[in-house]
Amino acid sequence: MDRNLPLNLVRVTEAAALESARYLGRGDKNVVDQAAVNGMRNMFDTINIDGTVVIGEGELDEAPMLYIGEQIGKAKEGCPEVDIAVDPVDGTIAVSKGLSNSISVVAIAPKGCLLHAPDMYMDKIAVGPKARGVIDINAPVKENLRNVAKALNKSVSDITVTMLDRPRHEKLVKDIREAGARIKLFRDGDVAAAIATGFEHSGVDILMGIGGAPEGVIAAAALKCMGGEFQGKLHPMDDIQKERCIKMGANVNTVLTMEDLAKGNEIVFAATGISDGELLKGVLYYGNDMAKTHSMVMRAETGTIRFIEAIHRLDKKPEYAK
Ligand code: VTB
Ligand code: MG
Ligand code: MG
Repeated sequence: MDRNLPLNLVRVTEAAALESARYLGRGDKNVVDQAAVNGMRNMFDTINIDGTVVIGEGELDEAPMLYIGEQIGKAKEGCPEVDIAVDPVDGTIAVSKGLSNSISVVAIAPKGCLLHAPDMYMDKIAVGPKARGVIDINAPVKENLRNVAKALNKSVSDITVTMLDRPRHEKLVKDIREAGARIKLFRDGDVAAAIATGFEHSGVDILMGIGGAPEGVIAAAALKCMGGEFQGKLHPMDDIQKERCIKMGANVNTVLTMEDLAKGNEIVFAATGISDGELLKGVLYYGNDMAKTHSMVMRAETGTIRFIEAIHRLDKKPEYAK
């Protein structure tokens, strides 16, 4: 994989963020998403990859762009055949309401290396590098907390678990409290929260709970770059979803490991903040057609993590980048 691909990829998430952040707090989540998709899609066509969307905006009939199976990139001879996972806006409702923590994300891996996860829920557990190898999504909460605490050389009472603030996590919250650990809830965006576990001083040690399965694949790709660990189990809500799981060779008990979700080491990941979050600041627009973005880009092969703060002269952007 070209080592400059990550630097190119950040243009893609920047474009999505620059377009969609315009609609912060305007109350329309579809407009937010559409703007991000347009920005992302146009920028992809300037990058020399032979890409297929494996995690995207849905099937062709429901999504005109960045749909699953769509070929994207400016393929030229010798350029890599890759799988692409996108979430142009993780947190569309958050952006539409003017709430925090929404990001634009993309992960790329060689063809066949990213799981084609169905659009349903996934039960997740994620940790950073120091706790890699000690988590087990099937183990009781107490046991995971004890093992992670040991790996981090902390006591359980110093461990902070982060999760989406949802009624479905009532039992999980109870178990964590009983075990004596701390909890930090967030409203939206569990990709950013999973990434936070990969940074030692982020204030969160473990992500737990149920969020979107596509976001699970993207989070696994990010944690692969960071040397952390992610495990997931698909969480179908009805018989139709159960059927979809079985069709793809999984059931509710199948544990999806890092290797099932994001295989190998040739993975690249990029994210740009849309609305302000703890991981990345949101887009700042200022006078005379200027904007500032905050992004991160990572490559599993070398483990380099780059934070990129960019100042954009919007009046000078070429047509494809508008
Ligand atoms: C999840 C999570 C996302 O929305 O999909 C969540 O993975 C939806 O959960 O990061 P609910 O159905 O309970 O709202 C996000 O938080 C944002 O898209
Ligand atoms: Mg989205
Ligand atoms: Mg999402």
